[in-house]
Amino acid sequence: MAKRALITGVTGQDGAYLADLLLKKGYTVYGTFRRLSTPNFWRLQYLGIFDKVRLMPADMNDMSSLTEAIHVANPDEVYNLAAQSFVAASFEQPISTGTISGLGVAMMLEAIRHTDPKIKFYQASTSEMYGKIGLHSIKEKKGRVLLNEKSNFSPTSPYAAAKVYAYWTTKIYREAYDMFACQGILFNHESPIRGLEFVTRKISNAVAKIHLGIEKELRLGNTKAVRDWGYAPEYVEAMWRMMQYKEPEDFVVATDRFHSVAQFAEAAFDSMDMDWKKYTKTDKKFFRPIDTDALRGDYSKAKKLLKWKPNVQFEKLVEIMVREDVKRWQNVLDGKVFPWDAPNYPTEASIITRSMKQ
Ligand code: NAP
Ligand code: F7E
Repeated sequence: MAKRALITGVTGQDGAYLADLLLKKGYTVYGTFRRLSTPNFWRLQYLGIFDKVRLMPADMNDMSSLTEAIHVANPDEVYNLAAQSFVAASFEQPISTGTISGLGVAMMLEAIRHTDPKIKFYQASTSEMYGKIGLHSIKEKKGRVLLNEKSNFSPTSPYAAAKVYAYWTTKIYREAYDMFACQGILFNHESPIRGLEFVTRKISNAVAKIHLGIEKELRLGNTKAVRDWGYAPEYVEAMWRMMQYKEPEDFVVATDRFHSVAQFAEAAFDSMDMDWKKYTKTDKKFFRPIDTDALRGDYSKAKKLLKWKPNVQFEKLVEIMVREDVKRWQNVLDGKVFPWDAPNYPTEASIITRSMKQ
């Protein structure tokens, strides 16, 4: 019988790629979305899986909806990807970030424990949990990678603090209730379906618009910040492998390479034969009250135990993202797309609600 998976946050970047991967592996895929005044299913449409994912409404603020989702989907595996995931916004909305990205995880674990503790659980943990430790590791050891599953955490944002709470809660449920609760400590991963507010997509989108004469400049914050950027479709494969591993464990997923935001911008403008310095300005608006200065991950545990390694490196990632955004904006200029909500909404009959157990 086909395995059943429930993905929270299926409308996000990772949720969409993971749904695609699991469908290809023959899973029946359930995905939760939250009620919004405007539909947000464009990523599922972009990947051509909009009509293949079984959509159900649920909110990380509302435990009853999470319990309902578990009852209805009756999953073998739950991938908890839903979060308020934008670090900058977590300074503006610290409380809701704490509820959605932290407490919501405890609600989901409780929902599973009370329904069927044999359901496997994946938590989307993050390199942001290392915070300040990242810079110290890179400076002190002259670039030698230290950020692995054993490194300490020193969160620098309400988002990271919420994720640290979720991290420990997941570990506690694993040990206290013998649940298969694993987590990936994923470093930044990007793609053409990354949210526009994150710096890589903000840059690729701006480069495309400037290249086509739609926009004139790009305003950025801390361009000295350093990140270990990977390619999202490869990272969701690592999530799945963790869930198939014989024991529930924690794994770092990264590329072991790092670049600054300035280097990302330079490479992106370069790919369109433009000089990034000519078009990029610094804007205080985009600096955070405190930032995670530098992150670089050691994925050797995932390589050894999960046989996972990244294949798309920085230069290729930049190229993929810029090329896709140029193509999209060229389509707009050619009159091929226009704003319209109707194609972006599932038919009401296809939305699964209360106790429509299948
Ligand atoms: P994303 O694109 O921002 O997607 C987040 C998802 O969470 C969306 O589907 C969003 O729904 C949903 N969500 C937000 N608030 C919710 C709520 N109150 N109730 C239910 N769903 C809610 O994030 P991503 O990049 O795919 O990341 C997936 C997960 O991995 C997140 O937990 C993130 O924190 C974590 N992570 C990401 C990275 C990375 O580099 N991408 C690295 C490490 C960890 P809407 O579409 O309605 O907004
Ligand atoms: O910022 C700097 C910014 O917003 C990266 C999330 O997926 O990865 C992501 O979090 C760096 C920061 O991602 C701008 O200050 C400069 O130092 O793209 P970002 P993030 O904060 O690293 C982690 C692993 C997650 O878990 C999160 O969910 O870039 N930066 N100028 C800027 N950042 C933005 N967004 N916009 C700027 O204009």
